[in-house]
Amino acid sequence: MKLRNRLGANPVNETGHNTPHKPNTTNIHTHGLHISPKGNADNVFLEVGPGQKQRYVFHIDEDHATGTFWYHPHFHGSSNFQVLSGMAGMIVVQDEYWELPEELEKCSCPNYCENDIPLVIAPTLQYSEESIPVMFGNLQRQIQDYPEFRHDQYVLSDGSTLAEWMMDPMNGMNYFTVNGQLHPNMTFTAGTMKRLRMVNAGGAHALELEVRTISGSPCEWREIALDGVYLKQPRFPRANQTLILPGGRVDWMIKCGVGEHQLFSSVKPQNNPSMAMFDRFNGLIATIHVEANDAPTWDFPSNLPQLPSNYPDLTATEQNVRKYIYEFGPEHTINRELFPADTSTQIRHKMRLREVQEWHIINMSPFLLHPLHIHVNHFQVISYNRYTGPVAVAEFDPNNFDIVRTRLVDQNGFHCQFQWQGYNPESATTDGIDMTQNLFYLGHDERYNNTQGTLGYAQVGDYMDTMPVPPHSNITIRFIPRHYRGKTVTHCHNTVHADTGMFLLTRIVRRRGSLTGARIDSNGTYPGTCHPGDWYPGVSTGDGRTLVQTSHSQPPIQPNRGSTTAHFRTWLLANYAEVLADYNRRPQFYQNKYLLEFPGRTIG
Ligand SMILES: [Cu+2]
Repeated sequence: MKLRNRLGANPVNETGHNTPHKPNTTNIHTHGLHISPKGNADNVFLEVGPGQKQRYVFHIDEDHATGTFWYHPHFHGSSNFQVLSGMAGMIVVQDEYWELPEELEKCSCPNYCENDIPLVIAPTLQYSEESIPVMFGNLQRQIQDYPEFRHDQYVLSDGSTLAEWMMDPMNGMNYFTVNGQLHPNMTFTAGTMKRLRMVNAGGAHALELEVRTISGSPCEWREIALDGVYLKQPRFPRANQTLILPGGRVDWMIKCGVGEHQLFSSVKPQNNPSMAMFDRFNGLIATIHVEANDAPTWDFPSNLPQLPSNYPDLTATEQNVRKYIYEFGPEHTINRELFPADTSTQIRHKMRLREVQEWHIINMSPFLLHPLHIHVNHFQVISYNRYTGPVAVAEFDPNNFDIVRTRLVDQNGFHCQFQWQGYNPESATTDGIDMTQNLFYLGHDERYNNTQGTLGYAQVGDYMDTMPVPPHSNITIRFIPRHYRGKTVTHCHNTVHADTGMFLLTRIVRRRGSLTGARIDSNGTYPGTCHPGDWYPGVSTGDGRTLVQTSHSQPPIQPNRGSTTAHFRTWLLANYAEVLADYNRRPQFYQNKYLLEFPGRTIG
């Protein structure tokens, strides 16, 4: 594949590392493909500047999974601009038709391509939510757009600014496109099975998919593959909807009765306990028109094709696992820091080929879900565990909700001696702050195991490459690095978070390679820990030592300044009448804002 960058020169007044920059520099990431992360393959460190060319060679092994993948730019600093501007496409690794059950073969390429439908579902810049004009304005500033075109200055013929026009819900600026088209129509014949290959080619919004029947008899659908990997059997999801996070893919088999139907992304409150504050798209994706026909109808297959040997069942593996803690932290950090600019300190974990990795993925945020993406190797979801780790308590400016400072406390509200890179010792406070609002999302282990599940949970046993990590979750995954060595990236697939530092580098070494040299701690602090003596799962350094916490000097204690949500609550209660009036005036503005719930007083 040849990449030719025909964009103009980058702006001259550039910001730098971990900020949006070099908007016209690009490269290609083959999301989900199990190929080399080095050289001119899936190498996200290549930098293809304006006017430059890059030749890519993607070698697909014979035992590669067949399924739905995609490609998009991945230059650290410009990927958010570029992905959200529509630079994305689908990659299909085609099935061998004789390996498919007949029911699936008849709706799959190579023999029945007319029933095999690729849907690249991509956002436009999402204007109609409250944050969106701000985001659009920031983008314009970052790419140094001409001042007279800025959203708050450009005046339309009716006298309103571009920003005001974008804010008006009547102008319908909040939508996803499908293969570049707005709300396209698909025409099916009744009873004919179709295969929909769907990718969420966005960076910030979840798709929560279902089919709505407007008239006629309903559709039946099943998930058959996640992130390019077949499930064991076709299944209807536990939460009755299909979740596709930015970067994720899902394949459906679907057949419909005569009538009019809609492929719809529908935000439902029962999914709030796992989706939390992640942005979720609510709206039409495509319409489905179904005509009568005497064509043969058929059912879902009872089993799906066997997975290649890259995807063994690791749920029962007990021995020889290499443990690692992967922690989403405050203000776009992973394992206590932003992605380091200094390449000599970037490698945080080393893995050997063919050795089982067991990672505990944890999220310290009290309200934000992050989508975890690991390059090169898919991983298997093993369990949902109790979250006992630190809580990242942010204090917001009650006037504009900007974060003033974030510090880590334990679940009883006691200050953590082990803090994070952006910690300011002046923000230390007395212990014992009220934690009720900060522990709102705890309990994923119980909810996962004891309920029908909510949409933000992956399913134990599934292989995937992009997984929801809800606030205060603790999820075990396992995988085996196969075939390819080299530096690989793992990151949050919220593209804003990724560009601003939510990025972590690992290295895959040969079968008997050395594991030394990876910097697991951040300035003496290990992920997952709060107090000296906290249990840290025996992560081996590879040189015979097992990491154990010892001690850490305690930062000075300062007077209590209160927590975020306490501030927010005070502000809300003081301004309750005003907020309620505003809510009644424009309820859709509040649709996805779940923080506005306090005992006895509920808004939205
Ligand atoms: Cu994130």
